[in-house]
Amino acid sequence: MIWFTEYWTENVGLTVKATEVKKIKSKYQEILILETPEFGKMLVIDGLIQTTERDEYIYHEMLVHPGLLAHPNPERVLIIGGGDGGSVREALKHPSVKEVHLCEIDEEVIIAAEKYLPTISEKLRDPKVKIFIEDGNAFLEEKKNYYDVIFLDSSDPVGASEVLFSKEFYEKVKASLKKDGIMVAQTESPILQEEYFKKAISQIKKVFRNVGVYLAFVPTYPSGMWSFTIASDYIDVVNTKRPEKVKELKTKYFCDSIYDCLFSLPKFVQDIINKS
Ligand code: SPD
Repeated sequence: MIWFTEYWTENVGLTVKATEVKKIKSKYQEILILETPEFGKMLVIDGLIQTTERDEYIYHEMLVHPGLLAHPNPERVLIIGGGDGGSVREALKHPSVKEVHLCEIDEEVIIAAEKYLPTISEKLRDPKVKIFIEDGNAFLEEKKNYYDVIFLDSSDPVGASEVLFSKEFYEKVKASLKKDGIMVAQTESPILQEEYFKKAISQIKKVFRNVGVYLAFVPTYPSGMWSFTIASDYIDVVNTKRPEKVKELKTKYFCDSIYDCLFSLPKFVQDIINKS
């Protein structure tokens, strides 16, 4: 038994008891699978909690469904990062989706997820899914004007993931989207990672004409308050009317009432966005 702590800042962290620890050293990072009494199996990369069996649905549903519902007919989807498969699973809940490309730099994340997190990775081998073990930045060079929706299911902007939060990268994402395409990115915690949050929003605003920010409450992420940013040049993502199909989705967190007030934000978050 060990106690594992993710340090959220120099002064605060989240500590969980783990009864079993599997350690995988990949070419890129250290991957841990922790067996925890409270959150079930937990995927940790370089000391940062990526997902847990108990609360993963919150993040994955909230990353994926708003973007796919805002698009009138999403067929081609790209997920950058997200090797655990949770976002793939959610994307496949939309009947219009014909192909899901997953671009994950580290194959070991996929291997670990398939071995230890079967409920999250269960759809990775679906015939609609194609997996590319590649750097997202390089991958986007190969596919222009192709996707309806692109999801940035990245880790925090440190080390290899830092580039995924830059203006140059968002420009590449835009070039890989069709004219009416939509990007949705995880954009960190407005409370404990205000600088990361601000930077992401300000760079996204420079690249896309319509930008909306929304929140979800993910207990195992820093502060629990997590942000997502949805952006498009052509689609007015913030003012899209709720489609009937929201009710048909099998979800545990995302639902019609959340969709209706998706962009209602606490005042301090609005202030940060307006200043970004
Ligand atoms: N602080 C952790 C942020 C992680 C966001 N991505 C998680 C990937 C889960 N599919």
